[in-house]
Amino acid sequence: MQQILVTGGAGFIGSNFVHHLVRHTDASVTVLDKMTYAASREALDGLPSDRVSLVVGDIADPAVVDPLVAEHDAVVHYAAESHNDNSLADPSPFIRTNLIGTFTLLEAARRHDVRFHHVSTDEVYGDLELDDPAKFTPSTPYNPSSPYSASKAGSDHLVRAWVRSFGVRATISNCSNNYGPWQHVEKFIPRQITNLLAGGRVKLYGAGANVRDWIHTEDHSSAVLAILERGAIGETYLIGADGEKSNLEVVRMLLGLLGHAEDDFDQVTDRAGHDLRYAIDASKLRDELGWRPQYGDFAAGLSATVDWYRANEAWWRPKKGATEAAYAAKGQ
Ligand code: NAD
Ligand code: TDX
Repeated sequence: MQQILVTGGAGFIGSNFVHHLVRHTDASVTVLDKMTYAASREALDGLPSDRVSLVVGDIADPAVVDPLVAEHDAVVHYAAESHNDNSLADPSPFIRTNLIGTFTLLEAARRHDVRFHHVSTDEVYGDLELDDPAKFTPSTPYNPSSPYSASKAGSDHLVRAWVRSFGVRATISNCSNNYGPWQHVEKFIPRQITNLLAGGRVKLYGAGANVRDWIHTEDHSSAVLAILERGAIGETYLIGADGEKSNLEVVRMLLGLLGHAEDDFDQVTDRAGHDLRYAIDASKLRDELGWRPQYGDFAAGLSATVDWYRANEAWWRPKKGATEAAYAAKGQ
């Protein structure tokens, strides 16, 4: 695959994947990104201009999507509205981008017979009880809770239907919670780090018992590349690195890293419909594709992430005011 189109490649995870592709393949990459509030041109800085180009455009616009897809060997589809809390405030952009956008890309992939990889989330499976020994597997029934996760579940179903009905050469991955550099300050870990760096307080939803299965974004990228190169068409792969932690545990680790007492946080209004626990069984990816995570030490990864936000205040500071004002208006 020499020409790869990465949608959402100026976002948190997509931009990491573009760097990963440049380091680990000799492919040329086109990023298609609408440059919403969540995008960062800076996240693409330093990439070779003879191998990476940026097209600013909407994945839901067939006039943009069709000719671009036609020029590429593969599409890796990251573009999405990605934040649960925003989807509760206004679901409409989630329906347009995550459903109509994925539909528009699939139609182009079908027309031009282009390999398609769809990046999705473990949230499509709903949630697990805290004491449930089970983890999500590729055969767990879909049961999404929020407008965000329902729109991602719908997009997964579109991909599956386009494989079965039209023979589109597609794969799907459902990954657990990512952390690392360039994550928007609206999300849990960057929000707490930047609150503390800015002299504010940690904001925990409810009691913090909810569990997330954390994976470093670099491990997500290596898994997507393995699936793109070696995955079986029509298959779904779950991506996770056995990183289950309660939100309270993560908050205590962050408070420790930033020199605060472990109970130095505020409990704020809980998220409506808040999923209790996510946990991924990634054995299919490990056994069939030989993938292994390289960033398994969560404490070390979290510490490096704190250092990154400390060093990159000029990037996050301008986003902080509007983000916190929106949370404050909801009592969060
Ligand atoms: P993000 O919000 O940081 O980035 C999304 C990117 O998509 C942005 O650059 C944005 O400008 C772009 N975009 C949004 N609407 C667009 C449109 N209509 N046309 C073109 N570009 C558009 O999101 P992220 O956290 O990097 O997530 C990327 C993908 O990974 C999403 O599909 C998400 O569902 C999935 N995912 C995320 C996580 C996580 O923990 N963040 C976990 C599993 C899966
Ligand atoms: O201020 C906060 N306080 C808090 O306790 C925020 C922003 C979040 N939380 C909690 C809610 C969740 O239990 O932290 C947990 C993580 O929250 P988010 O960062 O919003 O992530 P989540 O809702 O789990 O979804 C993430 O993982 C799956 C990504 O945002 C999705 O794009 C991905 O699909």
